[in-house]
Amino acid sequence: MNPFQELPYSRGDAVADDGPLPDLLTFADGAPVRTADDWARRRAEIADIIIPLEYGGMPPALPPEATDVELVHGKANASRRFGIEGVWQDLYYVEVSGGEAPLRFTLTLWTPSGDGPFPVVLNGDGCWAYLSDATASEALRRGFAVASFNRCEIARDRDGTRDRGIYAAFPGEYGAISAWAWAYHRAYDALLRLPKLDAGRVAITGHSRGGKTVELAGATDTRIAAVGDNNSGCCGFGCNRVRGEGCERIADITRVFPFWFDKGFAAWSGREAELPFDQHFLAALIAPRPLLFAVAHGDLWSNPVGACETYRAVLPVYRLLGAEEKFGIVFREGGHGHLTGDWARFLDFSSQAMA
Ligand code: GTR
Repeated sequence: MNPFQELPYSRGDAVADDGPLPDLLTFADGAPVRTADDWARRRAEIADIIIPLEYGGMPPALPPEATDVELVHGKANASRRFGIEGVWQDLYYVEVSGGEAPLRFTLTLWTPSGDGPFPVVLNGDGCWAYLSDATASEALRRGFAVASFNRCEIARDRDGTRDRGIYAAFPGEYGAISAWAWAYHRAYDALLRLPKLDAGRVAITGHSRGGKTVELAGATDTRIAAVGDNNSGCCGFGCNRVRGEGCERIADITRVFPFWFDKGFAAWSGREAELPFDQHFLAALIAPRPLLFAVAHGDLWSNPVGACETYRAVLPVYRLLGAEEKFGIVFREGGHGHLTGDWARFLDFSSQAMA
């Protein structure tokens, strides 16, 4: 039994149900998916359906050598800040070459005491204030290094303006969520170059739009060892077809944030039943690697009922791959937020699941 498997809602709790989800374990031509080899082919099929239609594709894949790191300030003593002996802070510029314009973002790294190699928790929500010192301490105390960047340095979270950041360097039709997910890949490339880190144990976590982002980042880069999706809701873990009371729909999200998605995605507004995919397609791309959905009962906008349905639809894939224990879903009371307790649970889950 998976201790991280809480499923408090059933499909009957939904206030709207647009019918069956496209089956993950059936190929588009109707053939069944029976083995791990079959799944590898089905996985590619699924990625080709959801990623272009919803997120507008991805920016170009780059080899790790395209990303360089420059130490801006090294070894600042952070022991007092976190109340933990031997913690150091290093500040880096991450520079991505190969584009039409220079592209750079800042990465902060805190390492615990010791020689490592340390597992890493990587978070790109630096535009927000959720990664408090108390939160980082939870990670450092568990022996994780903490790496933090601001995804909005790569693509602004403001409007559809595409004249700077990644859109100037690598022009394309992809939406901001894809750009942010790509930034996680470049941050991973940067971590590869830094001493004392365990490249095989890099866990990523993000909240809300940042949760949608980490799911897509994990779905499109198998080097990422674990994904913590916190309160992602619509276009993250929320099921489009199975909707709980007061949840966000495609029509809502594409009206306010059209630039997060493919230009054509808004056309599915009110047509959820016809979508050739649902959000279980995205989560399934992460299997068999560890994935945790963290849901808040009071965050109705993020569709807790639909999160359970997405979970139920993806679980058979983890089972097929013999990794049921690596797929979790947890609930807490309260509303929208990436709280210290949410991080602590993801750190416990991922240290166990990445072991
Ligand atoms: C909301 C948006 C949600 C979620 C949230 C957030 O306004 O409708 O899908 O992304 O923002 O990122 O906090």
